[in-house]
Amino acid sequence: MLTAAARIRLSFSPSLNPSPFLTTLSFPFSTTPLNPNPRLPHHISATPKPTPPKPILFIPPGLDPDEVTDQMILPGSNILVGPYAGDSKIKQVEFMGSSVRPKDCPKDDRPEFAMLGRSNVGKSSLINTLVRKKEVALTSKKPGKTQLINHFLVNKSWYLVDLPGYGFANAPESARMDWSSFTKGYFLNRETLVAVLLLVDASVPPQKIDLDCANWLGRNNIAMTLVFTKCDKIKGGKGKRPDDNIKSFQELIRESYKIHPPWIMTSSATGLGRDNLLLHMSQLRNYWDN
Ligand SMILES: Nc1nc2c(ncn2[C@@H]2O[C@H](COP(=O)(O)OP(=O)(O)OP(=O)(O)O)[C@@H](O)[C@H]2O)c(=O)[nH]1
Ligand SMILES: [Mg+2]
Repeated sequence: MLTAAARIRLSFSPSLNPSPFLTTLSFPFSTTPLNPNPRLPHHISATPKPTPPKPILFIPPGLDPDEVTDQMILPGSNILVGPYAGDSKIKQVEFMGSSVRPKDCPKDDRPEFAMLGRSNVGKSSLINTLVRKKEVALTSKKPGKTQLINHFLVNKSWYLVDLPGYGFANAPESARMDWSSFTKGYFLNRETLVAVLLLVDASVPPQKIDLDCANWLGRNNIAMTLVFTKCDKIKGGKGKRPDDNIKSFQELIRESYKIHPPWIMTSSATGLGRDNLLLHMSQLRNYWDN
């Protein structure tokens, strides 16, 4: 656990900007520099706006930027592995229950990661891929499958939290998450939240709703890792490749983010990125736990 002093240093106050996150999902795109990982000390390695732009690396706590070499970058990401990275094996997973409201979530001091993203982006599939079990989290081809806050306890020591998706316009009113109260009750107040994994579909060009979401998290100082999903999907002829979509997303983020968030390419179909994402999560978790 963090010390009291560290908690104060790393904690943040609820937003002064009452944007109703994801209620309408039409909040303005901020140009304010944002810090995607306020709970972690980090640095950027690149100098401002080089042409062509150099990748901006996520340098984790405890790693000296001067010691960074290209070999230390996790493939398909901008993430470096630091001394807090540890055992990332998943030996056991238990479904601990579903909650309708944040206040019903388990009262527990174990750290957690929340899966956030558009309906159908692959949040539940990614959980199954991470824990290497097919049906721990229920998935569907149709958007709107996950409608509650589902807590999965991993190795009896940390949680993966599956959330309903946003941006599913056709969901019946009864199935829609009240994002306005959820954000206040969960993202802004959940003390055990190590980071949000913001899932973005790499098989489509950047969507405003996802950029808006990333902005909201940054503006509210909520630690975030961008997880690009469906990187196996390569459209023949028409449409752009995942690499291009990810690059465009990075460029759009770069306009608004002073410090680049960690990002990683994944596929639940092929397992791409699974081990590296778990390793990254281990360093975030171990630092938080320290
Ligand atoms: N090709 C491919 N398909 C994927 C991948 N991840 C998820 N899918 C498919 O996308 C669909 C939606 O996946 P889910 O995991 O249910 O998506 P979700 O984000 O949990 O959706 P909601 O619960 O509606 O918010 C399913 O048909 C999955 O098989 C991926 O990496 N590659
Ligand atoms: Mg789901």
